Amino acid sequence: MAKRGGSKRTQSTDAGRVIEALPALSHLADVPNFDELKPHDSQRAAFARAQDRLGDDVELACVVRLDRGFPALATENALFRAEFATKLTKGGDSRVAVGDWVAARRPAEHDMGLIEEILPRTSDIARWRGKARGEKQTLAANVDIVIVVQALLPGEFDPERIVRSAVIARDCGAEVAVVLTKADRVDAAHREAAVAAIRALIGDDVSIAVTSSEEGSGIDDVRALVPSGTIAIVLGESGAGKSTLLNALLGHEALETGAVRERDDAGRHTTVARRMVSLPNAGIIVDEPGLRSLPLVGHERGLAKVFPDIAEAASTCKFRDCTHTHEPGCAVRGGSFAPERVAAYVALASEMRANAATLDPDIVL
Ligand SMILES: Nc1nc2c(ncn2[C@@H]2O[C@H](COP(=O)(O)OP(=O)(O)OP(=O)(O)O)[C@@H](O)[C@H]2O)c(=O)[nH]1
Ligand SMILES: [Mg+2]
Ligand SMILES: [Zn+2]
Repeated sequence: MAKRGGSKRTQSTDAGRVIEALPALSHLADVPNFDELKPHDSQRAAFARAQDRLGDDVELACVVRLDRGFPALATENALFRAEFATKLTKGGDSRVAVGDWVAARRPAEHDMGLIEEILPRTSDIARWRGKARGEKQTLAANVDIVIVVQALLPGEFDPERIVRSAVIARDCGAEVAVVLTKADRVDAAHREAAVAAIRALIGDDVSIAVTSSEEGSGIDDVRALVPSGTIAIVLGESGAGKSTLLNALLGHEALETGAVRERDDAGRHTTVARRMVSLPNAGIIVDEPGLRSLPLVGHERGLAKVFPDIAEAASTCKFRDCTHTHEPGCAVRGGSFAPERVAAYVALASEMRANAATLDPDIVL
């Protein structure tokens, strides 16, 4: 017979005040229904085991929002905020990401739920945050596809950053697609050149949608990237137009969007919450605050997935630690790869080598 209840709460009064200031969940539209959120079989099995240990009153729940780090959970019957059981905070395991599945309980006398256990992830979109003493930050869990969002404007369009984002996405086990925004601000020749530059680096297998949220063009192409039953995350710099794109997909102004500074077109970090929105007749997308830096740390597997042919050649170089810049017997330079692809591969591989040497090896991804 399973044990019941008894977990201690960790909430301080300060945190209680912060939570009271967060948006009331009852007013939130576009939050996915529980049936749209599909736990993996392995997560259902892990939940069943958790229930045996913790009691029948724990429920399977999905983290659908994080406001200032405070999770909101969806269960079959309810949407509520939750805190962590003491055993999780004591074990240093008190972090969840949007998309995480958890075993939670909500005692009748409390508004606030209690996260008792975080269930294993099927994918984990993570980036390195900070310098040498930085850490791995999970942006979203259990997502199927990363949508790299970038504006087509001069000074913002940056194919190297798209490749970098693709490496992180593929390393984390997700698919990748590219959405170029603000097409109304550039001419057709510029749009075509941008798509060609991306294709030259990452090939024809990655979907690229060219959009204008202003004019409504390309929005259906983005919807097609996220069919019902799939979960995506948007990844891009502040001001790229992520929230504006999601509003265009939703058909109303659900998410706050920011005026870009006139002078340099840079964003201002308008989005502060991480949240799932459910698209009509399509899947779910997680909106995120913009990210400036995307250092590559231990993402070798992702690099090999984005450049499979070059990575294979690299494994046959004469020297195991070949940098593919000057060494004799280099199969990468000796191959017949497009020079811009080799340049991108070599630059990202070299950055990873440098980061592995300087960043804390104990917490490398
Ligand atoms: N002309 C034009 N402007 C756009 C388009 N998409 C977004 N914008 C503008 O770009 C600015 C930034 O858009 P947001 O959607 O807030 O950008 P974001 O990527 O969500 O930024 P953060 O939340 O800070 O990460 C806003 O002023 C939008 O109106 C577009 O397709 N065309
Ligand atoms: Mg935003
Ligand atoms: Zn080499």
